[in-house]
Amino acid sequence: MRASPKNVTGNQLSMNTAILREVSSSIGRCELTHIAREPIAIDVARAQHRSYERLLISLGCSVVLLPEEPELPDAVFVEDTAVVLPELAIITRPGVPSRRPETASIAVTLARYRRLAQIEVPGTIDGGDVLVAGKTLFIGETRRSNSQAIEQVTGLLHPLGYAVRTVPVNGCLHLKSAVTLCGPDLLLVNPAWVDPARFGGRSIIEVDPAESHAANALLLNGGIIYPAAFPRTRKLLRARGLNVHDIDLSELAKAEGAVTCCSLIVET
Ligand code: CIR
Repeated sequence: MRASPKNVTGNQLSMNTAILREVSSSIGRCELTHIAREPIAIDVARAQHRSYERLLISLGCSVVLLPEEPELPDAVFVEDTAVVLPELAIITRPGVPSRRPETASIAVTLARYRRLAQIEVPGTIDGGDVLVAGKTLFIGETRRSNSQAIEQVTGLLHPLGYAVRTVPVNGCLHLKSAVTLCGPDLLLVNPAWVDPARFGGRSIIEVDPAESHAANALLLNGGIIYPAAFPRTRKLLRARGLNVHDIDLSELAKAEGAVTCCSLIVET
């Protein structure tokens, strides 16, 4: 655990905990679905990941950095291993077999903060398919997340007052490749991959059409962590008055990852 900021009286500040995992040396063998394989410069990927960690700390997160999993190429993308809510954490069963062993160490870590539930066979779901908007969970219907898992999530969360809505996704890996939260009721959406009408009642910002991967932002403490790779959409976000913190994760993008994928945020 990295040192947590203290206030002037030396007391611990109340903050979010961000769970991260170091980039695996085997990341070059990652799963890829919608993009072509390119060489990944591991040193650059690790340096970018450290910048991401520093940015989270500067925004008030206490970071728990797990060691790399050398034999699990995609293990840096911890978002897919769990859905963390105030009441409990659901450990996922990732959609591709190569990623299933990633959940064991995440469960041990999350057990410090939350009661745990587990998605069981034959359910499969990736955390990247789950968008939590208050007491509503939008879950993407993708190759990674099936109806059995969605039923299990619904069964776990209905008694806690959550509504679960499924959302068709076309052309990208996860729901959160196509839509993320930029504010409590504000969504950043790529309408080519997901129908904005599915999120009724919420305000929408559409990505610039030239930047198809630009819909993934990480909302944190009222600002958003956002990839430097999408200047046109960033301009739209700033024009809406959003506090945008740039990050360059271009090497991890070659593994089909983005800004939400690299952390699990636990409100503590
Ligand atoms: C995969 O295909 O599973 C990884 N290469 C990328 C996962 C990115 N995770 C995410 O969008 N939540």
